[in-house]
Amino acid sequence: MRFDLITLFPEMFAALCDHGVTGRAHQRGLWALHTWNPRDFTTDVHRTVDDRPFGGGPGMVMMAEPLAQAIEAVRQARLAARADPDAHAAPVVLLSPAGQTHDQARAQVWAQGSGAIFICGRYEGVDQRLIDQYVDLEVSLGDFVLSGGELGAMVLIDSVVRLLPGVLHDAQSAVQDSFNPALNGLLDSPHYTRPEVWRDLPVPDTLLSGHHARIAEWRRARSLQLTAQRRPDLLEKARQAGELSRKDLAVLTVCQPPGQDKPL
Ligand code: 9D3
Repeated sequence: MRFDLITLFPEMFAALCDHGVTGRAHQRGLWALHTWNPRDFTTDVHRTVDDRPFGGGPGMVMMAEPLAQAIEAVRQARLAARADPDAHAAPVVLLSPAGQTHDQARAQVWAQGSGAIFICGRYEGVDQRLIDQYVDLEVSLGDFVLSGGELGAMVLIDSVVRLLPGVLHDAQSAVQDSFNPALNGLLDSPHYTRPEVWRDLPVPDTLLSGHHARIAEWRRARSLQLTAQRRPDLLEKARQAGELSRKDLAVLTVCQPPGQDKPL
């Protein structure tokens, strides 16, 4: 999988390539990242990439031409590297607060592809004509304001790369994640590790019992309970999708109603 990032701040992507799970996978060649600075595709002596908005208003707008030249260069490079299957050119994706909100279902779709060309905006935005001509898809992280698209691209790439075959040490931990179908989109149950007693606080008995079936049952109950309390929307989605067993529903009837953050 190959990601091409068009960005004024290429150094930011070291966070992804040099650290943790994504860093190790990058080192092992499971995915690649290339950065392209729009400044390198300018023709004026000041290497200008932004200008004032027509019609007035605050801030600056990223100019279309340096971005277009960068995209064309990326397409040539991806072609030369045979980074995509012939028929499916990588999508051009603009990180934008006006985009579709990223989620786990989208991450799983992306993990089946061959990567993407990301445009990371800065300033107030990107000239709309560039978007109309080149952008296939706009993606947002959610309803809050960032300073630019770089962190958005990194979050998206992180969420995709950790799903690639062979990236996670324990293949099970991706499967058991919150929002993964294996948990039916429920929140994960709490975790404990050594020591068995920490500051007079014991680990729940069941987890020390060695009874795998009882442990699984305990975890499922805690998962249902936590989701009911914190994310009733996720619980409702799981119920609608028919992903809750009769036993699940029985467990939930003894839970407190949502909003009352009390244990069973
Ligand atoms: C005052 C109008 N602002 C729109 C809310 C302008 C504006 C703010 C921030 C335009 C661009 C940006 C930079 N943000 C991103 O590039 C961005 C983003 C975000 O701000 N929130 C959530 N997801 C994303 S993905 C890219």
